[in-house]
Amino acid sequence: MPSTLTYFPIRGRAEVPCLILEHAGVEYEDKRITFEDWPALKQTLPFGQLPNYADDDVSIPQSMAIVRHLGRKHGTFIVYLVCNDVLIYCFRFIW
Ligand SMILES: N[C@@H](CCC(=O)N[C@@H](CS)C(=O)NCC(=O)O)C(=O)O
Repeated sequence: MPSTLTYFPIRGRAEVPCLILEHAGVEYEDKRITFEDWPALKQTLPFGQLPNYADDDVSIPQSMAIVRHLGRKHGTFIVYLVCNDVLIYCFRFIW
């Protein structure tokens, strides 16, 4: 199955994971949950929050954990070490 990145229909904590997936050019589902559907989904998530990333092997909450996983999975070693950490600290600065 293609990987799935689940988030709300807004820009926010799924942006960096989205950018990494787009840059990697991999097929994935950009799943946007309506606010009407949110209460039911919330009950199924380990921390009751989004984003969540899932593929055949993992289901990961926490945006920065997702970023690190995607860097390891799709990036080169240098891309993982440098670009991912740059993205993480940009993200923390913004938020
Ligand atoms: N530390 C978490 C924070 C996740 C978070 O705050 N998610 C918000 C949206 S940005 C959320 O799911 N809010 C709905 C809720 O808590 O019910 C991360 O980085 O993923």
